[in-house]
Order: sequence, then structure tokens, then C-alpha cells
Amino acid sequence: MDSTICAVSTALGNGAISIIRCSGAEAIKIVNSVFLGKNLEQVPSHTIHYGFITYQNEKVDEVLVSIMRSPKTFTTEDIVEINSHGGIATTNKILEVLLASGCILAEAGEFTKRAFLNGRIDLLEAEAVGDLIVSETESSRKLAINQITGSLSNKINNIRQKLISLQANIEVNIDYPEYDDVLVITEDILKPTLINIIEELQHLLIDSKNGKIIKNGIDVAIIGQPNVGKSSILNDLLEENKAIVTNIPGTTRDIVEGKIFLNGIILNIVDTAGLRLTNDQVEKIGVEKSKDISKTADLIIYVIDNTTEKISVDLQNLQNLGDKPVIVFINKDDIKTKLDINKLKDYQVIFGNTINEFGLEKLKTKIIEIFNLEKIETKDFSYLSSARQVSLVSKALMVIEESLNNLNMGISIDLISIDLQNCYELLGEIIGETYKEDLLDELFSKFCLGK
Ligand SMILES: Nc1nc2c(ncn2[C@@H]2O[C@H](COP(=O)(O)OP(=O)(O)O)[C@@H](O)[C@H]2O)c(=O)[nH]1
Ligand SMILES: [Mg+2]
Repeated sequence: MDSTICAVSTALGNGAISIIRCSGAEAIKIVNSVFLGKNLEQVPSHTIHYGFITYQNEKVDEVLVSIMRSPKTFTTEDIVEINSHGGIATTNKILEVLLASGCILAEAGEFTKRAFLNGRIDLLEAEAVGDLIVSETESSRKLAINQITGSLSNKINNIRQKLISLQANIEVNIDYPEYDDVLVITEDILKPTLINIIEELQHLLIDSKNGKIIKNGIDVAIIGQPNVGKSSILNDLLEENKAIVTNIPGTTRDIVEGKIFLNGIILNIVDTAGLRLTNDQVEKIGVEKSKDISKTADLIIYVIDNTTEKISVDLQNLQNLGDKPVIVFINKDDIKTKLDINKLKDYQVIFGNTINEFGLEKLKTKIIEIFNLEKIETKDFSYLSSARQVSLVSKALMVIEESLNNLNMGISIDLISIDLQNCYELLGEIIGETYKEDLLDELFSKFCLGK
């Protein structure tokens, strides 16, 4: 990390201002060498200075330069931020001047990576910086900023603290069995603490569903036989005519999708080709895609035409969906029904039609109910939010459950100490106390340049 890096931190385009950021031991010296104004090497930290970036005796732009000296900076290194006029030519020229003067171009996420490697933030906080940048909803913003300010890290650290205390007690007991005033670790003391840790980890995992929903939204697939009104429902939900609607079965062949916001959560809604056997090559591929999408979706809206007499095919299709959340939407209820509703008594059924958009509000309310969206907003927003985090907590939970089993089977306490250590290390990986270089590369490569 000896090099001094630079990148454009604002989006490249025609804006009023661009910010070009440099970080590293040489940052102030390099910018000073191309700055016409005060001697930046002698100004106090956290001050802003007016002047020009010049190159080969030519003024490149009129700028304001912020000087922030190590260690109280984002990366903990010296940071210089140049506020220039926005616009692609000016911004790129300043970047070019800095590169020619000794800076190297930062990789995606490298500023945040340095902040992590220099101990300024932990890995959870670093991950959340990336999430904050891409967040589109108020709730995903809250989730990310909460994680940046350490609320999830605190939860993880509290559990780790309990593990350390238990271990310390076990060690003392092993080393000084004759000590009277040291808490004697017996089954009776270990057990409740282990149970408590298990409960906390379980809660983290249960609540992580909320984290996923807040961050990625809910994937909703509209499935059903041809001509039942799937595309009409999509259009009504999106409030635009995105999918083609005709009375010809097999109109929708490719995936049509769009998103809406429901209680501050994104619903990614996908309209699919109607499920039927077909000889049409293109439609066939569409039907296969529908099946794939129904497997990955978080929720299925299964549409049945109210005028259908025999729903055995629909019942079979519904069974094939397995146990994922399904809402059966009986469409076209403006026409007299021929449906035997009793056959659908095991499902959550909503009647409606797209002629006067009846039933759509009920559909939305049902989605809010199924995913508990009312409650998500009132919780504390310190949810696990990435597959990496969830997988490590799951592993930690398995280890600690195993250790409780061992305790119940009377396995010696010093062996249990090994499980506790294991669990402690897995939780440490979440906050990045130990990490593999590949993981960092993967994590930070998803960031934008200049962050
Ligand atoms: N009467 C009635 N017709 C509808 C309703 N919804 C859709 N339709 C008609 O049913 C036909 C098929 O609709 P479409 O949305 O393309 O169905 P998809 O094949 O399932 O996507 C079209 O002619 C629509 O106008 C409804 O609620 N009531
Ligand atoms: Mg369609």
C-alpha cells in the first residue's frame, strides 16, 4: 500500500462539480506539484484551498482542493480531494495530470479496501459502503448506513465477547482447578450461555431474510396458463403497458419484467410465457424459462381464469411449485365464474380482474402480509445482508449447536473449548478479522471506481 492512488469519485458526465480523489503518502506532494496557489504541503489538515491545476505551464482548471492528513481520513492515509468543474474532458484531464505526476490509478473500491486494511473500518462496514452507494430505497439506505455505523458489527462482537468469557473461564478451570473464587465452569453455567448464543445466531439468520428483501427486493413471478391475464396483471401493477396483451394464447414468449415499490421494498415482477405444451420453438423456450423463473422467485402469483371449468392442470402446476409462497389470483371475475373454488382451499386465493383493476390492492396487501413488510420498517435494521455473512453465521451456529450436543453427552469441557474457539473465529471472519485475499478482491471489485 505504498503507492498513492487516484480516481474520479463522482459519476463521469456533465455535472457542475467533479471530485478527483488521491490517497497515499505522496498525495499532498503530488497535488502540490501541479497546483497553482498556496503551498499545500504547509497548510493545516482538513482545510480547503482555492487555486488552479496546471500542467506544462497551462491552466487545466480552476479548483478547490481539500487537504486531509493521516490518520483522521477515510483511508487513514493522507487524502487530497480536488473539486473541479464537472464535465468529462476537464475531469479526465486532471486525472491524466495526476497520473503523469506520480499517482497510480485506483482499482474499483480501493479507497474502501485501504480503509479496511488500515483498520479504519471492519469488513461488514466496508461491505455496507458498497451497499449504500447502490441502494435505491429508503429501507436499503437505512440498512446500509446502520451497518456502516457498526450496529451489525456490535451484535457480532457481543456474541464473540460471550465466547471469549466462556473460554477464559474454562481455561482458568483447567489451569487452576483448586481456585475457589473462580467461577466453576460446570454444565449448569455453560449450558445456558451456549443456548443463549444459539438463540442469538438463530435470530440473526431468521432476520437475514429481511436483510435480503431490503437489499435485493422480492422476486415475484406471474405464472399460469396462456390467456388467463398474466400480462394484463403485470401491466396493471406496473401502471404501464409493458407487456403485449392480446386474446391470442401464447402472446408472451419472452420474459417481461419491471419493478414497483411496496412499503419501501422493491418488487421485481416478472411476466412469463403461459405454461402449456407447444410445438412453437420460440414459445417452448419461453415456457422453459417460466419454469426456471418459478424456481428462483421468492413469490409466485399463480393466475387462473375465472371461466376455467377444469383446473386439474392448474392444480398440478401449483403442486410443482413446491412449498414457496404462492398467491392464487383468480382473474376475470367480471365474467361469470365456472370455477370450483373448493379445490383451491389449501391456497391463498384472491379474486379480481384487470378490466376495472379489482383485486390488485388486495394482492398487494397479501404480499405485505406474507413478507411481513409492515414490521420490517419498525425493526432495528441490523440484519445480515449478504450471502457471505449468512453462510458464516450458519457455520458458526452449526459449530455451537454441536458443542451443546457434546456437552449434553458429557464430553470433556476442554474439548468444548475448541468448538468455542472455532465459532469465535468464524464470527471473526464476518467482520474481517481473518480473510483471504480472493475474498477482498471479489468484494471490492463490485464497487465503483473512486470509492
Ligand atoms: N374479461 C376480462 N378479460 C381479461 C381480463 N384480463 C385480461 N383479459 C383479456 O384476456 C386476454 C389475455 O390477456 P393477457 O394479459 O395477454 O393474458 P396472458 O396470456 O396470461 O398474458 C386479453 O384479451 C385480455 O384483454 C379480465 O380481468 N377480464
Ligand atoms: Mg402474456
